[in-house]
Amino acid sequence: MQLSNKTVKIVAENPAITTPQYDRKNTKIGIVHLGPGAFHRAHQAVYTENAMNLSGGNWGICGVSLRSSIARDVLVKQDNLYTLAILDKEINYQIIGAIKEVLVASEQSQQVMARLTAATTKLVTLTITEKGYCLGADGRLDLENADIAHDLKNRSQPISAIGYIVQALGQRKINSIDAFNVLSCDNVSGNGDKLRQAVIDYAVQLDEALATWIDVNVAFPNSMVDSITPKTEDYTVESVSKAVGARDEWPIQREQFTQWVIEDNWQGPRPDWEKVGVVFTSDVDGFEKAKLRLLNCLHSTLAYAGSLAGFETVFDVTCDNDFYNFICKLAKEEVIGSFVPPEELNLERYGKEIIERFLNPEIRHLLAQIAWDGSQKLQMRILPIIEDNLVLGRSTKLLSLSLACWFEFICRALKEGKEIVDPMASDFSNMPSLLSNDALEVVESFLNIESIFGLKLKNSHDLKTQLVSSLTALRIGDTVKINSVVETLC
Ligand code: CS2
Repeated sequence: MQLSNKTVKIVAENPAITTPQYDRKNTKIGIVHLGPGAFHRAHQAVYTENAMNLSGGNWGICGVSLRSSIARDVLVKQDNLYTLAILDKEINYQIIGAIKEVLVASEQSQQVMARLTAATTKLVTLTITEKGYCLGADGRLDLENADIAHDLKNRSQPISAIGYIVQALGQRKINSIDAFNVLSCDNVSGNGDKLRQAVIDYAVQLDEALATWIDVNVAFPNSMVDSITPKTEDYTVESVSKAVGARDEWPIQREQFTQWVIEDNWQGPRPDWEKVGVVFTSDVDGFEKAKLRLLNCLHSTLAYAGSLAGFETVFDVTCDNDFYNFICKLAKEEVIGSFVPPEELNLERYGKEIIERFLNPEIRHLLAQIAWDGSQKLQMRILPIIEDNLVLGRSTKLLSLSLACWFEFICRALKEGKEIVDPMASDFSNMPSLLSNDALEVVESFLNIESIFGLKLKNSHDLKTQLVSSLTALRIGDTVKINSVVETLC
């Protein structure tokens, strides 16, 4: 039996499984989500589902994949229903119905534009990953970026999220339809502010009046999103389909913990998110920094250092005493103190809880998955901490080690001919200096990449010295013995 509108009634007979409690068939689409990947389906879509289960509303989601057709082609066979498996001591299952359709922009651009310009569409939400914002190292829109350059020449046939948002808002302005609000849900510091600026930087190139209209009429609240969501694997499909009693070709798995903090600087219609656990606050910045610097920074550190030491998952590497001590030391000595947290957040406890979440044996989170897109992710997770600590005169030794682990991860992949999942992969393979055994040459080559490091870090003598010592220490012996490396450096 395949999961579908028909069979979900049978699944619902199992009281342990939550199914949609609203009139899904007659629920209209009120949200267009760009990037309906696993994280969206495990996080925002679930909050919206629970809000509709509680109080209804026309908050169906139209998911838009900018390029890939996989999600659409799999989910359409099961009426876009899917199972959320919450992995903790016990596994809980919920059938999610919030996503009513999935479109592929590169194939269905007219339908996408019709959704984006429909008066019923009140919100556009995004999980397009760091690279999807097309920003330069200065955090502003990179007008040279290939997708942006394409869209500026072909404004009615965009390929980027920013191109679609501006084209749709332009259409709504012409048709005198209220603007939709835009909610970024990516691990980008100041995600709403950066997206607002990028959208305006783009629109002003095409139509100054439209740029002003967007500036006045569209809200771009900042938000912090958090829930560890490993990618779905074949065994997930089998175990979840067995548990719910219906074939689900693409269930989603995540941890029990979930958090969404949204800036409350905007009016306009939205689902009853605050009634299902979403926090609205005037100070998102502190929450964002806490999460990016204590969870994502440690994640990326474990991804590169752990992979170099031969580990496969976050659980495996965090169970290792030396690595456990390393990330605790990094958090305590270099992350905490690098920013001002929200009053209500106790950072020591928050940090401990995050490491406890890494030690959830039910979560098989591949280091290789977290290691993707380092050139983009580290600009949000590690470089800002280094910059702040350099200004504050605080230590950056362990952060430099973390960064050097990423350098070595890339260098080794190039030497071994392994695939590098990163928008700059081809740039790295055109840098022969990254094959060098000379640590200084490698460090200088990386630091000279201005689109990642900008000028400040590139010219920091302290940082360069620490990176060279770290990389040299990392290259002693075959497998990384993190403890001895840390001892060498501290
Ligand atoms: C991870 C994040 O893949 C990664 O880069 O660090 O997806 C992380 O699991 C989430 O941000 C947790 O909320």
